[in-house]
Amino acid sequence: MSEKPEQKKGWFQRLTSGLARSSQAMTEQVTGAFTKKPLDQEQLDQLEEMLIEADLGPQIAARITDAFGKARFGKSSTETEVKEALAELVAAELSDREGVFDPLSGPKPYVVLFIGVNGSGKTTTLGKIASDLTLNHKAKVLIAAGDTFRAAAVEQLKIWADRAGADFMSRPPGADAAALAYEAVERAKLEGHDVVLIDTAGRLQNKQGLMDELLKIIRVLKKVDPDAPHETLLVLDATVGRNALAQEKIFGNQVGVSGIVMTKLDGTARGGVLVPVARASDSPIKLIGVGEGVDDLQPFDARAFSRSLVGLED
Ligand SMILES: Nc1nc2c(ncn2[C@@H]2O[C@H](COP(=O)(O)OP(=O)(O)OP(=O)(O)O)[C@@H](O)[C@H]2O)c(=O)[nH]1
Ligand SMILES: [Mg+2]
Repeated sequence: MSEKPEQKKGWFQRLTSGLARSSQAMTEQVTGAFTKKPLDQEQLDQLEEMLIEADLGPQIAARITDAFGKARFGKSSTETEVKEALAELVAAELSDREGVFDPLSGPKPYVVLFIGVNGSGKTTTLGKIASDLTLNHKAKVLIAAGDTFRAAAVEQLKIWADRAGADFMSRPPGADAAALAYEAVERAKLEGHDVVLIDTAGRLQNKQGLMDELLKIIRVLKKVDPDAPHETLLVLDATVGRNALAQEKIFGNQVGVSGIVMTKLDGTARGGVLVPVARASDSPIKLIGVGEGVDDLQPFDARAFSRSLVGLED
């Protein structure tokens, strides 16, 4: 998901409008409570509460509030100064949590597996990535509809594949997803695809059933290519709030994750949840979703995210 410089402005604006609900919630409080008065303990307590409200979690909220108090206690501040200081502290929490998703500089075919609970945004994220790769990078992409659980899932993915001009493989409902994944990588080797994108089901009979299926897909992929999947992207929905932390833990421990995509940041006032998820996870945040459109998937940039979250301009 590389960005050309001339696209940067539009990109930052999309991020800002995507995070508008979160930043509004934060900014209203900041403006009302703190500005132009010397900072006192009561205001610091309010700041801490506001950060918890935004789903940054109690530990991070306390750490940011402490640092903010040390830097600014007893001083009066303008709104921008407050926001700048906050953005820097949020960015510091995220500084080593940025990861790059770059499927075109790795081995070919580069195999990407999308995992996550149902409705988190796997299929949509896969579709957005496919479009970016084919349309902006002229890559040859093969999509495998590994969600063989629902017929509608295959149709939804086919629409994305057609839009992207990507090759597409599916199986009838109930078929073995691991076998499909295997065939997809074999085909990509034969036909010279740059990238294979494998969708998976978000819901099976039960949670263990889902984990077992994902592990089987990975096991079978390794038979065609011991290094595959080169990327296992865990897709997390920001609107579920702190449940995202539990999901990260389960998928991270049971399946293994190489990068996180946090979607629907535009659909919540609590986009701050990205911060504790990023800190708790062993794998970095690679991409974020700020809308349903094809251009609404962005590389994760800690500084830009932090500035947008507190309502600052680029
Ligand atoms: N607003 C918003 N909606 C999103 C975003 N990403 C995905 N969605 C929407 O979320 C809904 C679910 O997305 P899917 O991609 O179908 O989710 P999934 O993980 O494939 O779901 P299952 O196949 O049921 O497991 C769809 O209506 C998407 O358009 C985002 O970044 N912002
Ligand atoms: Mg899906």
